[in-house]
Amino acid sequence: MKSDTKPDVCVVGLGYIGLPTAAVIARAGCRVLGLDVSQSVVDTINRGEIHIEEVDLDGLVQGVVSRGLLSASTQIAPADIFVIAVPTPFEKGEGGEHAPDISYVLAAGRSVATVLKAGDVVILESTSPVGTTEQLRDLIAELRPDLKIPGLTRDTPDVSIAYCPERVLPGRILEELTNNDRSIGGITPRCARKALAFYKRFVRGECVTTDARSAEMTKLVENAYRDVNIAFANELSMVADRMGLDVWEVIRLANRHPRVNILTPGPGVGGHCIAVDPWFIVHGAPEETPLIRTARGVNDRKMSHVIARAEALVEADPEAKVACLGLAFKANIDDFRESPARFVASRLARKFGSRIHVVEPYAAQLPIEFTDTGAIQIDIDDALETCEILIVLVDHDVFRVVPLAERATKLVYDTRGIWPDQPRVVRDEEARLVLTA
Ligand code: SAJ
Repeated sequence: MKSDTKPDVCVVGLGYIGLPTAAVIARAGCRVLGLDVSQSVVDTINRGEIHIEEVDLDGLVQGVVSRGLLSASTQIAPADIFVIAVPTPFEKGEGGEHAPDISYVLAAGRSVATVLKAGDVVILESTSPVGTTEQLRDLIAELRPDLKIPGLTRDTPDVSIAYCPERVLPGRILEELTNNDRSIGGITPRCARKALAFYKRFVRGECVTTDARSAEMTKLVENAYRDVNIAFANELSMVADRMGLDVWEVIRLANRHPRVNILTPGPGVGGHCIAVDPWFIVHGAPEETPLIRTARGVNDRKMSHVIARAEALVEADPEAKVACLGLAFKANIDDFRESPARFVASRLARKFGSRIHVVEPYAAQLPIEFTDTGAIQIDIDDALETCEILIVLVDHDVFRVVPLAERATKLVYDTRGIWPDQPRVVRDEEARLVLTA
């Protein structure tokens, strides 16, 4: 590939990261082949449609597919640049340890090795434990003894291998894909430079080069940092509940300090990144990570705390109808994976059956675990008309804008702090639940 011509790119894995990445690269004018193991995903994309929800992604994919810049397949083909964006889940051991599973990365590497040629660049984007890019390199070296591999040859290597983690926020993926800074870690500095030249084609943010292991750790650190900080907020909320304080008021006041910025408590930490990635650090250095491990525990414990409090509220008034507001793992998205809200609502549905009503504007129907519980899905207007107890589990905008007049007489458990003006629920001298101003 000459540096002035646009490279052909193969993106391995067409999920939440791979598909938007493939589409953005195609928009920059490269011919992109997207690879996925699912025939139905491949067929959907080749029709110019998408299988995931993300702001503006449908129009972009439709456009690049119709211009012939993006196509999908289950079969790999030769390209100049290979971008691997496959899942890296963890396996839970019997002793409670969480071991990263990089088998999808290695499978992708095996596939890439079958078509790799001199001059190609292989980039791993999947969140990975430290050392994974080197393992990928070793695998390629083993499968392709005919190629000179970076870090294993004294000569100029035939191929380049680098790690460049994505750091985009669901709901803002397309914007953040182009505007966020990127860390690009090469197996060697030359590898990093080759990968840098590629990212410069479609990234407006700054691209900073480093070594592969540092880039791997950087990604894990970013999500562990957020997990630890959310854990602090969640721990404060449990302390405040114990002491009868309003945690939102305390955080609002504390954040007026110029060097304090406490995050927002919630019903726990969901999604497939922040609740997973910290374990990769713990697994790599178990003795040195009491804080990161404890933060994970605090965030998990917060979910049990919310369930216990919600159950107490529902039990206190056996006649009341209950609305659980939200199932998504965070606000304004339709992603329900590893969602604490979904877990809490389904626990309540199993326990209280048809008293439980679920409001989730981003779900066409209730998830499978609600089947046969008696719980039903209703909209926010019906919930405000018919339910006496409201349990806020997700801070969707459509809930946030409900005015006080429509909820002032409700018993509310607001796990997200969206309604600071809501009267608080307390017990009077006879232990009945009452509202206070
Ligand atoms: N949450 C709180 N309180 C807060 C912030 C978040 O309870 O103050 C909860 C959310 O409700 C949600 C979970 O944490 O359940 C995670 O949400 P998030 O918005 O913090 O992050 P994700 O999982 O959507 O995306 C993260 C991002 N990482 C960081 O912000 C450091 C994103 O930039 C990464 O690209 C993404 O993980 C990833 O793919 O790793």
